[in-house]
Amino acid sequence: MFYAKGKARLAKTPRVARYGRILAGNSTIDDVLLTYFPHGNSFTGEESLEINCHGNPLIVRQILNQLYLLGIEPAAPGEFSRRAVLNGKLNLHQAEAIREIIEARGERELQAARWMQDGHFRNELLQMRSSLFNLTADVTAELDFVEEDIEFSSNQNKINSLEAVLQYVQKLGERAEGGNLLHSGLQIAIIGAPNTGKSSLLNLLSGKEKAIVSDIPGTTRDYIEESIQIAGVPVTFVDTAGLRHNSEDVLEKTGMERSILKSREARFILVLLDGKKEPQLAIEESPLGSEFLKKLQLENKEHLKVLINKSDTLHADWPVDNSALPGLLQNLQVEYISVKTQANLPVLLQWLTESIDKTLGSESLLLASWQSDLLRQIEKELEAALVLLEANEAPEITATVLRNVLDLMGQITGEISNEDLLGRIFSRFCVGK
Ligand SMILES: Nc1nc2c(ncn2[C@@H]2O[C@H](COP(=O)(O)OP(=O)(O)OP(=O)(O)O)[C@@H](O)[C@H]2O)c(=O)[nH]1
Ligand SMILES: [Mg+2]
Repeated sequence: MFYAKGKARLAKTPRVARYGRILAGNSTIDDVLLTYFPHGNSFTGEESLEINCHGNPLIVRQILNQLYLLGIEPAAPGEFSRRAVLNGKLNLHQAEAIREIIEARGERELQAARWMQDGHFRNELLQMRSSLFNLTADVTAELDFVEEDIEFSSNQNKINSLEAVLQYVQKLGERAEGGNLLHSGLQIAIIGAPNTGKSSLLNLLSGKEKAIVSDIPGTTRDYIEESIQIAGVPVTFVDTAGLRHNSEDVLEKTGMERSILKSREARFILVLLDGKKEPQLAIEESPLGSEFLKKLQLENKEHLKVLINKSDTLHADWPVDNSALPGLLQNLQVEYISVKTQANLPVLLQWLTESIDKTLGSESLLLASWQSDLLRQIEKELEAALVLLEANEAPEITATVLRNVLDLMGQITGEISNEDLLGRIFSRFCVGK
């Protein structure tokens, strides 16, 4: 079925792309490049052949059909990576990192995935396992000398080294939270009274005419989302329906309710006030000076910024003293911006970048659910071992718990393979990986 120009059959020159034609009977399917990889020198470690054809799915389908006629079977999701792991070409962490590299949504996530791929996380785990191994060895050795009451290291030393491992594992949980955010992204809600310029700000930040802007109060009826990257992280800005009390319009009210719910979910909040208006009025109308304050649950927000918009036509009574502002505002730094002239936009972006960095921390870790699950089990077992050590329990019980932890750690580093775990890991991969 393959015809190489000038040669009747494929020469098995390793890793050299050979140009030729795939035929079905006498008719041509496509002009292709074939590359042969001998045993031990391919991604999976197995003898393999790569076909580069034109991208039309019809052509791909026809070539696949020819291959199926030869008895070749399609790969299951993740089968290539699974075989690579089983043949020792990749470890589990590298396989997982490949999936993360493919699925990364932002530059920071990509960076974190490469860090995993380079084996840094696995090295951390191996180090931790080795210190736990020493501890287990000490406890186990003491078993032989129970009668003599010999200790290889003091109980306090053992407690200290176990606590260090436990703290490391607990910290991993926090780092993984940062990693989750790298993938899922952050929500930033833009809230305020009608006509303060929320939709204008969304459009400016996203660089798109996404939301309708008009000087009619109540233009935005439902929330509108748009995602961009800030500091290498996907963030979603949520433009919301302007909040006002005196609306009789059922649809507008529903839009406001939905917007409030959405704002509650958001980690970051930008509150816009209309700087064109007299300060007291602008504050009273804003959600900060009204009954909406409670509903929005703004007190719990770690990242909240108040923006006095329309600084290009700022009312003469601004700026106001902080003590004139409602309680929540008094401790906040207020920024004057103009969406129209883009005045102070860099200040806003700087604040967003810094707050995002603070939220994520510098050691964000991408953990797959199998890794998180194992870490949770490890944490529990370590806590149990600590209780046993602190109570100076019989060493055989402590040794059993510690050996269990070592086993779990071996699974997470990939040194102990477990069929169920492999199935769970690779079923989440896409076909062809
Ligand atoms: N002068 C000036 N006008 C602005 C500025 N930002 C927005 N506007 C104008 O303010 C009006 C309201 O803007 P929108 O972005 O629609 O306001 P909104 O907060 O989304 O309003 P609702 O959807 O009704 O809640 C429009 O006429 C904008 O052109 C600004 O910085 N300066
Ligand atoms: Mg709007």
